[in-house]
Amino acid sequence: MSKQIEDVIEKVKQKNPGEVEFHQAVTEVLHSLEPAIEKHPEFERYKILERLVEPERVVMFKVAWLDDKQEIHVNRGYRIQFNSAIGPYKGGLRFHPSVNLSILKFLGFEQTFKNSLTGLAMGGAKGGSDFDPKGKSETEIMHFCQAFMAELWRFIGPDTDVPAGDIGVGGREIGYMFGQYRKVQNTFTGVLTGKGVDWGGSYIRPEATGYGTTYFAEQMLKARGETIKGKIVAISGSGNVAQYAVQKVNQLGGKVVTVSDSDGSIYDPDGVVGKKFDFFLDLKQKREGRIKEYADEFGVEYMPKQRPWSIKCDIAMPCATQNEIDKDDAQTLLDNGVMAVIEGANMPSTIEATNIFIEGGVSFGPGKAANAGGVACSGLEMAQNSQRVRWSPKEVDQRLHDIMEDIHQATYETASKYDSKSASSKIKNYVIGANIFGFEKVARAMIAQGIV
Ligand code: NDP
Ligand code: 2IT
Repeated sequence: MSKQIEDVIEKVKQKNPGEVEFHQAVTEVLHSLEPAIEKHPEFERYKILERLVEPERVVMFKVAWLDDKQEIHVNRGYRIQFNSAIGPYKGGLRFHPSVNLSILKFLGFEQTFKNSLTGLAMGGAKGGSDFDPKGKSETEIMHFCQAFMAELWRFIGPDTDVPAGDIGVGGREIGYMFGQYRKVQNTFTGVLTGKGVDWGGSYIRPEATGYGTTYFAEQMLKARGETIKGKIVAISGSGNVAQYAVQKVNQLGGKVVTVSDSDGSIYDPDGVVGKKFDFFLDLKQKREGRIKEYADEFGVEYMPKQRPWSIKCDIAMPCATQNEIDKDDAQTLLDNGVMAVIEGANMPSTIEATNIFIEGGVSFGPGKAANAGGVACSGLEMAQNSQRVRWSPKEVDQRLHDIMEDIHQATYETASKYDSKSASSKIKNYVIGANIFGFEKVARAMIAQGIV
């Protein structure tokens, strides 16, 4: 590995002690950029890597709120405005007790390249809070969202920074935050995406990440002469991304045999389909139920505290959270004959797991390419808001499909260009393809705009 790249990674570790997820994301991306850095000496001259790994702005703030028993709670809020070279800051908000600076910096860093891949004008950002929405009442959620936005509003705006959802933040939370923003700013504007369709939201945004990930999977398989039809698919998670990935895989004729939550996984060899899919959606969207209830209802196997990766499958789609596939899980999937792994979540595979897949000849779709459909549809929502128009579900879905096809094409071609193994194989190294393609555009924009 080049000395320049190793030096930058070492400096990131020294300057950001203990931020292990951030170190992981920087290491994974920078290692794969080596051929692009070699080809473009100007990137070193302009210190592009050093400048890219430093967020442009980090905001941390106190969120104090009252629960239903009038007890006071104090959480921490964050917004990491990572890079705005190609557009206003854009990225989700995560509410989960595990949220810290390291996790949000890894997510903001990744988002910069992901947003570049979409072909839309969006910079990279991420934010959120260590607030735990589980077990909270409707009013507690509303009060928390209002308290969070009472601080965040001064740092965001439709041409500055446009947050959206992520783990623990869906349409309901976006609604409460939007209401608070509108009140304090006295302006109705497209400052958040994932809004309801009656008040500025886009059709297909709830579906977009899961659908987009499946469209990307479809493209990857097509490139090697395969289809999703008839394939056994293991999916993890049961939130927004997982739900619509299951739906789209079903529509394309695949069979989804697992879904999970943080308590465990279910294994349904006949597929999460038909009435069982309706039950699953109702359980997770309306009743805040646990996935175990699916096993109880349909008499299928429940695997408490286990991830689904021990189940034999053709395709694995991790759609829950970071580092949910470690090297042992990857080896198990490989031994069981997995042919493709497509990341609906952000960085669900550890670096060791990713290497096992790539070296094992598995088609591996990294999150920043595969799950870019969510933020791409957010970009389409911003475009509709700016024009004060609303496109039909069919039109948005077609645009989403086209964007995922374009991302696949770009990452496929970039891998063939920069990676000698990819050039001679049908199975491309999409990690190299996605990182280099996303990076080069941001790097060129940073050079063009001077030292800022
Ligand atoms: P949701 O909150 O809707 O669902 C998250 C799911 O993952 C739940 O089933 C949850 O289980 C499970 N999960 C979360 N944290 C953990 C954990 N630490 N261990 C085990 N299971 C966990 O979030 P999304 O579906 O929106 O997000 C899922 C992933 O997709 C994340 O990595 C996110 O960053 C990424 N993503 C999301 C996009 C979006 O548009 N929403 C866009 C692109 C990527 P439980 O309910 O038990 O906590
Ligand atoms: O990780 C992601 O891309 C998201 N959570 C969606 C971000 C967005 O702005 O729609």
